[in-house]
Amino acid sequence: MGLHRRHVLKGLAAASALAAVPAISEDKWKTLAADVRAQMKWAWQGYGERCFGQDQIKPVSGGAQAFFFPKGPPMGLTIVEALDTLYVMGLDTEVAQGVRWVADNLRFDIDGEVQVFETGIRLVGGLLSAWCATREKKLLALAKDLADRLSPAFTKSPTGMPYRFVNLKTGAVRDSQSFPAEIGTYIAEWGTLGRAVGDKRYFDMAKRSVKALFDRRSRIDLVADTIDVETGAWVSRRASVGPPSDSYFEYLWDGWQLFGDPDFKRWYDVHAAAIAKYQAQMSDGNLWFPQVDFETGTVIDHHQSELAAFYAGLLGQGGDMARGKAYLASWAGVQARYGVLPEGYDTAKAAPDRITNELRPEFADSCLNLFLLDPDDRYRELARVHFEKMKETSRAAYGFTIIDDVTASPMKQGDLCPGYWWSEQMKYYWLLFSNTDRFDYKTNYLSTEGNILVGIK
Ligand code: DMJ
Repeated sequence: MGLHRRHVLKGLAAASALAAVPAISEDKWKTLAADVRAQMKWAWQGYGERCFGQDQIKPVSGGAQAFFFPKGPPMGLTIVEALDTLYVMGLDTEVAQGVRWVADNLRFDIDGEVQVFETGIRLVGGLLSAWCATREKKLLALAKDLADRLSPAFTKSPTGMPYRFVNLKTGAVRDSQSFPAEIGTYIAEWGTLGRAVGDKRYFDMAKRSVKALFDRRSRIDLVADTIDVETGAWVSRRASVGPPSDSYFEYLWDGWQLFGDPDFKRWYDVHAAAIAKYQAQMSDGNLWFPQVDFETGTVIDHHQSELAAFYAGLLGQGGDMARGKAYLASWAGVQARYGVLPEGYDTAKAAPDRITNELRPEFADSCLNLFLLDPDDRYRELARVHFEKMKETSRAAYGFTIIDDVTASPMKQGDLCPGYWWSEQMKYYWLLFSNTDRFDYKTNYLSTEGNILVGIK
């Protein structure tokens, strides 16, 4: 065993100790859950009054911001993202209002191009989880129509790895330089859709893309973060567990968890071992994953994106609870220091290198995933702080907003509630605190966008 590896393992034992929390009664968690639900209901009212049907609300000014088409039409992104969260919270009037809007207004025969990855995880996934919750056939039909319109991105590519953009009406594609997350984050939605409509071609299309990427890994089993999907040639050397690679790793595990496909498990294990060997590093008692050269393992930089915090939960799911807990503890330390996590953190300097917070869910995501494996109140407590701090700093006139500077006192608010807020952290808090009977805590699956594709009751 090399010196570096010994050092990491020794450090792990110390770092994995998440701070113990005083016992909190189940009633107190339920009270907290009721608050989460009340905040969701209030934010939904704000969105309904100011810009129902628009993609995203600007909660400070009360305006709206498009996500897909700057000149319209709006796609009701917030509604699609929110539906299964509203459902598990028992906000049934709001669910009915949202489903009605979708059935009456959402159409995809639009002469405009969309980013395949974002459209897949947010809209196809959101429609599928809303269908799982309500069994409204129209939702499944819309998910299928949209996935079909995205499919030229895959079928026109010589390697099977999708182009980044596709025109929903014409099927024209563009942008051959893409990233692991945008190539490998389809199996959950495409596989679920294929199961629902009885057509395995969706699963096969998503799997082919992942295999094409995995097959191009380096001799030390890492992938770089940019590749040409036409030629299959790498155009970067930088390996990262953060964006733009992050959810590629997540969906390797998920392909196994959801569909029992052993190839996905093997692919996950190969990468997880290489990441543990070449990227895991202890610094001041904390576990971090610096970017490295994908062929040599040499460290390139010590930037840690907040989005990489999801990796704590994934490590746990993949069977490495020690590293999962240790990595969550590293981020918990940053949360304790700044209150709200900065978008980026330089682990060598132990200081933020990006001072915004785009109302991110990844830390709460890992709290939930680890809690589902090990129902310990420590994870709930970390998520409670995340929620309370969000309420304290992000609440605005018409909802919750991004922060422009988490190091300022008071923090400086921006003016946007991203679509994922409705699908992710509000759901994660609720599931963590409520013990709701609308969710199966034993058998479940949440996508990278927090869409519940298995386990809605
Ligand atoms: C979400 O859209 C998804 O979680 C995605 O995988 C990456 N990050 C954003 C939220 O930060």
